[in-house]
Amino acid sequence: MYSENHLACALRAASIGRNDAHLLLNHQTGETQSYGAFFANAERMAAALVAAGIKPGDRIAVQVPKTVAVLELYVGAVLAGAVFLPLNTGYTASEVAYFLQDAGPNLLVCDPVNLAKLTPVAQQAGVSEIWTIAADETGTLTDQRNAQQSGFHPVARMADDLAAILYTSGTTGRSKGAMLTHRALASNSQVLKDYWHFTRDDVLIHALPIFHTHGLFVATNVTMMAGGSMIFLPNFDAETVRDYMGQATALMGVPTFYVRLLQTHGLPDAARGMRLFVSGSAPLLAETHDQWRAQTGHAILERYGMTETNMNTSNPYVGARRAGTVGFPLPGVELKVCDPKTGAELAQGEIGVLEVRGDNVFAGYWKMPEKTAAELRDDGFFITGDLGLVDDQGYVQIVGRDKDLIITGGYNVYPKEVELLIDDLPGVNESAVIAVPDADFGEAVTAIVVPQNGAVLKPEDIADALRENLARFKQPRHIVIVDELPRNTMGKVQKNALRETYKGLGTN
Ligand code: MLC
Ligand code: AMP
Repeated sequence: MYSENHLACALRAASIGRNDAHLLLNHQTGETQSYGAFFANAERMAAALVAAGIKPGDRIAVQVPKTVAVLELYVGAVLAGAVFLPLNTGYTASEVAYFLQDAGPNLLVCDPVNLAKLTPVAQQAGVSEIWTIAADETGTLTDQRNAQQSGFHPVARMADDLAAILYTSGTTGRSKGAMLTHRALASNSQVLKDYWHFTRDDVLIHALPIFHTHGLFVATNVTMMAGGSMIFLPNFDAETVRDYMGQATALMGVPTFYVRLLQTHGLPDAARGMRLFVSGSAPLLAETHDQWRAQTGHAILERYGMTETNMNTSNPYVGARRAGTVGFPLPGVELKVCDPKTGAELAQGEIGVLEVRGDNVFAGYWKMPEKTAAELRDDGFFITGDLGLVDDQGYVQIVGRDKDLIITGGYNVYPKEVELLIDDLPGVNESAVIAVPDADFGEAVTAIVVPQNGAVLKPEDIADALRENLARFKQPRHIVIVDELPRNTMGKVQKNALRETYKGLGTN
């Protein structure tokens, strides 16, 4: 039916002939939506995009609250041959400005409350069209959709065509747009569906944001490809998720979900009928894994992925799900551990940088050929920047990062971006941004700041100054003013020493 469009075909395959099958329960409205109704709306979205002049390959930037209409827009964009470009709702207007300038989208869809702020930003970036959608699903996006008929004939798209661009923060402070093809998205979700035994009987509690890989390309795509259904929540709330467990079979979440759920009452009873709990996007503490098993009897299945690669490894569905490991390379994914300096493959058991190759790997960074060449080898292996090893039973363990990255509640923050903004503030000589352990978010962004000679700096002034330019999750949870930063003999700031000194801040 959608056979000429690679990803749309994969998303629709399991529900062909099952139009009445239940795709989702919308928590906010209490309404359910069938596969037939969903795809009819996605077709209307595609027709609206084409009517607005969107051509194959055009980017559609989307910074909106999590709603069903946005899922329809995602599938509509795929059907129209466009490139879906979702943005974190936490980004400020100045952050959005960068993405619009870089990606050159033809359409921006935003929350009406941000319209006044984003209109000049979009105009400056040459974005010709702006539509809106609010949390209650009102806005010009749904008006545009409702003005169209269903029955849109999908635009032909091959496996190598782009389906999405997802921005991921970069070491230099400049975010990079990972170009994801129809093949990468379709093949990875297909593999996960089989590996995790998803079927049409599954009901997934969907509490993740849909502007990242985890919520969109893992949770949503896998459910649709299995022909299953979702309980679609606007955000994560531990009690709400617990309460839905009685009607569900599976949950996918970041470690913070599990940490918070463990603090709710009645978890063991609630979780009894569930089939599967998946964790990823950040390391799950062995302690959380053990507590979960003790309370619920379920072993959380931890997997490892990235924006650039979707999912790479997973603990087994059948067999031991080992705490502190991310399991085995998925079918179709080759993984090797390499010397960070020479790139030479290391022996089993040795620690090095993980490199992966397979259909899941992205096509490169948007308009950044040098970055692409530096991270994606000619032979197709992608250098992840994660440090790990393969143990004697073949399980992959991630032991650290060769990249200066902080992961807070499943969101990535590159210290450089925060340091550059702090260093620009009046009275600041220099700064170092590090992660300190945090019981809720795993890691907390922490800024160690050195004032200029004679300047008096207050942490709250620094916090205030960052508010306008930095998404909330990137803003430091802790700010410490010091006289100087520790340096090694080469003059390089010793972040390890800082991490050791301030490791207790997150537990205060
Ligand atoms: C919210 N805040 C955060 C934060 N999330 N701060 C740091 N890190 C985060 N992750 C801010 C809020 O704005 C608020 O600020 C304060 O922290 C407390 O908010 P909260 O109400 O406790 O947070 P909540 O809204 O409940 O969000 C927490 C969360 C959410 C964990 C539910 O962050 C989340 O859904 N994370 C999932 C991220 C994700 O999907 N990652 C996948 C990336 S894909 P204030 O000012 O009000 O105090 C990827 C690849 C892969 O990594 O392998 O999957
Ligand atoms: P992102 O750039 O948002 O896609 O984040 C990808 C990064 O998240 C990876 O490079 C890892 O560092 C980290 N990550 C994802 N899953 C896991 C996991 N299960 N354990 C440890 N780190 C993880």
